[in-house]
Amino acid sequence: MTKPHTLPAELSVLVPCFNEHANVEPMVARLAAALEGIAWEAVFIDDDSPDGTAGAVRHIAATDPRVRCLRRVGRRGLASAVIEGALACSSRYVAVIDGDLQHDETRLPDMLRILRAGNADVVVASRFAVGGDSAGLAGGGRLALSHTANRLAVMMLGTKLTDPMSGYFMMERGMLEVVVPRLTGQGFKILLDILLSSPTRLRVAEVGAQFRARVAGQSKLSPLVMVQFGALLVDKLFGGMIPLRFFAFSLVGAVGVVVNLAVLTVVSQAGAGFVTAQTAGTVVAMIENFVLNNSITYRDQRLRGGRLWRGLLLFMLVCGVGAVANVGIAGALYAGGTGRTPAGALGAVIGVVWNYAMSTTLVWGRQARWGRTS
Ligand SMILES: Nc1nc2c(ncn2[C@@H]2O[C@H](COP(=O)(O)OP(=O)(O)O)[C@@H](O)[C@H]2O)c(=O)[nH]1
Ligand SMILES: [Mg+2]
Repeated sequence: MTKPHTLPAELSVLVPCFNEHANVEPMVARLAAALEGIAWEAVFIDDDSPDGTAGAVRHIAATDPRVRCLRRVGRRGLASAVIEGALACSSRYVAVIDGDLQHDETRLPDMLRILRAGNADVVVASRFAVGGDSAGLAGGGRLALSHTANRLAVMMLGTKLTDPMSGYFMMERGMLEVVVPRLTGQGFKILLDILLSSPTRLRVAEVGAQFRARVAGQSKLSPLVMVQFGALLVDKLFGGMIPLRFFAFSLVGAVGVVVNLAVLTVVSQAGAGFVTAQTAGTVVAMIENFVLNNSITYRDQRLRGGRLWRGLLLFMLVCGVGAVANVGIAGALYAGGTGRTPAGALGAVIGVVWNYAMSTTLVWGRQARWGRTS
């Protein structure tokens, strides 16, 4: 390894990590080799990995001032890790690269050259551009998924990018700082989030890059990550006017209606009267809604243990009041001459908004982490 420089870094390489213990040392060695002659630093952002990734970074940082560790406790998420990493830097440029050695770090100097020349605001290392290679996208299913997601993203961007979902890119840090307050900060697709959220149209250049197969550790791509991708697109489509959480809450509510009707049918068929069957349906739907909201909508502030039971009771109380408000308002409107459907729909919307507001503040009450979207 070359002797570490003492100049302030021109380039900060942000490396989000979760359970990448075995990859930290080779990653630093590769960066050092690739970035010879450049004043760089590497910031590993670790979400308190149980495998001790942060310890591996600090061990190297003890003798190499170019290496830093940002350990986040009680948090998960690639995009938010990258954002916080960038905010902890003062260099002119930041690069984002996976910590599992899948991205070809030898492309970094070329990417920096393009930015220095002022030819682009963002340089994306693309798996699908000339010179790129997506061999590391294990399996045809993964490749097809990647292509479909790409097509969706390109449609929304209105720019011909070959790899808007890339997790490997470089940009001026100042530009990233400007866009941070508008970011969704959820899930994996931080580049797409940046491109869709920027107040000005960013000039994007692409360089081809290999995507190697993962050697150590495991991919963290999960169904949740895909849901988050869909949520990001929906959020940007609606200009961020409706919080993502509200979408999730409403979807869960829709599932609740189906559950309610199913229980109503089953209990009625078993011989119970309508009121008994509908009460059973409502209670089961409330419990089911609470469980789904706790694990999806309010996942980042999930209630556990004793707080879970207290939360369930509060949720049922809140929804009960919501139902009374719904019926009361719809009834008053109907009596005042509003048509049956608009009166019913308005009552339902007011009920959902009430339930959502109370759930967010009272049941799961803790304030948003990433601006308006969470
Ligand atoms: N800090 C942080 N890093 C993450 C998280 N999820 C994934 N990463 C890192 O982001 C990079 C890409 O993740 P990976 O699971 O390899 O995604 P894939 O290459 O698309 O399968 C890797 O360096 C992961 O360790 C997370 O929740 N927090
Ligand atoms: Mg990977």
